[in-house]
Amino acid sequence: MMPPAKRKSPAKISSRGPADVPARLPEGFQLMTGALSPADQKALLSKINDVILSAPLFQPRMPRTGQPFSVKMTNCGPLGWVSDKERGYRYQPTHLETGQPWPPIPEPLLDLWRTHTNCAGLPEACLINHYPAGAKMGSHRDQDEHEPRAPVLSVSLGDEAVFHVGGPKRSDAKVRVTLRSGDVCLLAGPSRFAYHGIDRILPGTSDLIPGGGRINLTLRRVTPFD
Ligand code: MD3
Ligand code: FE
Repeated sequence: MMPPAKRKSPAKISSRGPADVPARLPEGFQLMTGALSPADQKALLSKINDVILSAPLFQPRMPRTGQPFSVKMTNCGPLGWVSDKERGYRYQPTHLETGQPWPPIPEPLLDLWRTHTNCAGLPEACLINHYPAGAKMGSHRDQDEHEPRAPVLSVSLGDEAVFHVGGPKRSDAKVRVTLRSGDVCLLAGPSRFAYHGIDRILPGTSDLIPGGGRINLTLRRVTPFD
């Protein structure tokens, strides 16, 4: 007679991809590598450069300490994410420095949202992050949006970045993924509330942006649909 199988079953993992994709990516995290062709990337970058001409990149500062971020930012859409020493993280309808309304979200980005999400509403904010070589973004959760049913859609342009994503607790195990120019990333479901950040930029890995660096665009719904 066989003894009862004595085995320690490994912890259940939420997602398992092909062998070259790390396991334990959070549920709802979807990476679409090469979603944008080189021509699409050039066309989108040109629209983002137009946005930056009317809404210049600014250096956000940490609440309370006033420590500057190494990433520069601007926005397009009816709302934009800003941060300063005095008033901290928030969305507002105008540029932090010029006081002008943010420019509209370029149509190709709205098309990406319609294609890749089944969200009931359109995004209200497109945060534009600009990473020079050496810039990084510490591990954080995005929690300034008031519509938790909406996903976040991210587009990477320019130099490659080492991205990490974990779970709902800072101490949860992290998976590292390289984000390349033209990659689109959907953060839906539980992954929407996972800790994540950018460890480093890999200089010289793309010639899309003259002078190098990386631009990441994140489309977000901020206010409730109904
Ligand atoms: C995972 N941006 O703007 S994009 C941010 O590359 C931000 O600039 C990074 O984190 C960047 O807040 C990462 C991919 C991304 C965006 C939002 C997420 C991953 C996310 C929200 C929840 C979980
Ligand atoms: Fe984030």
